[in-house]
Amino acid sequence: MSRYAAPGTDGALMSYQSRYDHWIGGSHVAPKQGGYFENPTPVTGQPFTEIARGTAEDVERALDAAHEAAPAWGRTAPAERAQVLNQIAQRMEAHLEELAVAESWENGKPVRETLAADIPLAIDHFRYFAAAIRAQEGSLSQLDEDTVAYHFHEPLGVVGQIIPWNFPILMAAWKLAPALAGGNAVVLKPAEQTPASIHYWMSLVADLLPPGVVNIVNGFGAEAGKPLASSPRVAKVAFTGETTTGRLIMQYASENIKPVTLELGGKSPNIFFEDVSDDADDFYDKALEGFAMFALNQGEVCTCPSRALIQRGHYRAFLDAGLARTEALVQGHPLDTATQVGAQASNDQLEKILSYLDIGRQEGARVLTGGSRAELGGELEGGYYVRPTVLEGSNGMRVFQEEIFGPVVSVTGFDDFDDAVRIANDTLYGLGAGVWTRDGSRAYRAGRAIQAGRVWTNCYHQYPAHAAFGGYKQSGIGRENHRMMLEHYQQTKNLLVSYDAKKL
Ligand code: TXE
Repeated sequence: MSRYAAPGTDGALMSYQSRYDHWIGGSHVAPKQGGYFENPTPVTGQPFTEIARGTAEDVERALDAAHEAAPAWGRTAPAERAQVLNQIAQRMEAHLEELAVAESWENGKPVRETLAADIPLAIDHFRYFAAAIRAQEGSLSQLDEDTVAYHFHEPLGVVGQIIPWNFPILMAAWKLAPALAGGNAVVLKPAEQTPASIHYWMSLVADLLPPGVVNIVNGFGAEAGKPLASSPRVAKVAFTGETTTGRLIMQYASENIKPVTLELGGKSPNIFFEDVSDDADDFYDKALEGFAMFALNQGEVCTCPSRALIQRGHYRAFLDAGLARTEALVQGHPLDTATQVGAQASNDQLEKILSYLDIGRQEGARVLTGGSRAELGGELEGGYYVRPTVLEGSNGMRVFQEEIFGPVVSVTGFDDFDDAVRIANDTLYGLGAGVWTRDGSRAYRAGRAIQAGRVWTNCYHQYPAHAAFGGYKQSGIGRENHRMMLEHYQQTKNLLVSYDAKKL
């Protein structure tokens, strides 16, 4: 095991600034009236930087800059935009470890994840959309001998993007890469809990982008997010966050008839059919790994497999093995390379999770392991740590129905295929699901029957850029990833042209 030094200390790979203003028109811009707020690291609970508190006036200034930059950026050749995206990817690769440390320090997630997943996936996203925009084609339809319809892709112009705190750099990349590839300028509002790593990223790539093409306004949802999502000067709003906030975003945007894409909450089922336990082989081991993935990223993932459905034939044995796997997870300092479970992103989130553990107990769920704050002691004393927790109960309970967004899985049994699908679909959400079985036909039928945008079969928590990701039901609108995303950031222009000199 080795440990990265904390940002700004002896031997550290990177330092944060003591203060972050907004990033508008290619410069640091102080807040017009909002002042600053403190940003603590979840690792210790201590503040490490302060952040400009944006208001509607700052959003307007960012929109001014974006509108100034958008026309020229929108006219650049796709190959030129692709080159910029590739350069961003290359720059990030050269600074991968610094970005990983920055992200772990601000969010509390283990550096082994940021090194191996968050930052590499973000890099790949820029590369993927660099390639996708070069490969994009319009179309031509021949209406009759002398008349044709051309279909062009045009940028939307200026788009507003509001992102959460669970994967700050990756969520920024998911939104920025397709928007920039499509020729748009962006005003992005990071979550108030995690703006600093995005500013650190911006400082690394700022020279690659024309001023005003990417603008970052910090601040709270009601003060900075609402004016952005309500503005008639954005052509589209992209949002990731809680379902109740998503509903508000839709309302704001509807005032101006602006399109939205929403990536919202989830309560994803992870289904383990009994043939998984036919043999104690690699596949069985992989399925147990899949069970324990509820604790990945401290459960702060919209697709967290937070409901485990285990077929009754192997229920007790599989659950016992799953508990052992859970208890073996290494929880500790997020900058230790051996740590698998780090800190929750904020004190609010810590308290929300602990209150759900109480709710679970009150409604009769059994705590099989975990169930409390993790007291790690020493310098981690004030940090936001929760023990990975397995609850046992039934699907009607609140801990099976509401998004906890912590390292908590609620487990129940099922009888047969139909029962599994019924329980899986008995939720308001429809973002992710997992199906584990050795029977390919059963896996296929379950995958088709589950109402979710992404069903992992015999795997979980993979997020390649070229697989569409998004929600059914109240988990959202639209998709992210995949080249289909370009269409969410472009208009279709149709030219209908007659080449006949006489006929109207
Ligand atoms: O989310 P919010 P919060 C879920 C998860 C978590 C819960 C609350 O269950 O416990 O949401 O987290 C901005 N107008 N997810 O409160 O409020 C806000 O500033 C415009 C699921 O942090 O949705 C931030 O930038 N913007 C999720 C972003 O919205 C507003 C990821 C997300 O914050 C706003 C995060 C407003 N009125 C939380 N109010 C996922 N799907 O991955 C807030 N914001």
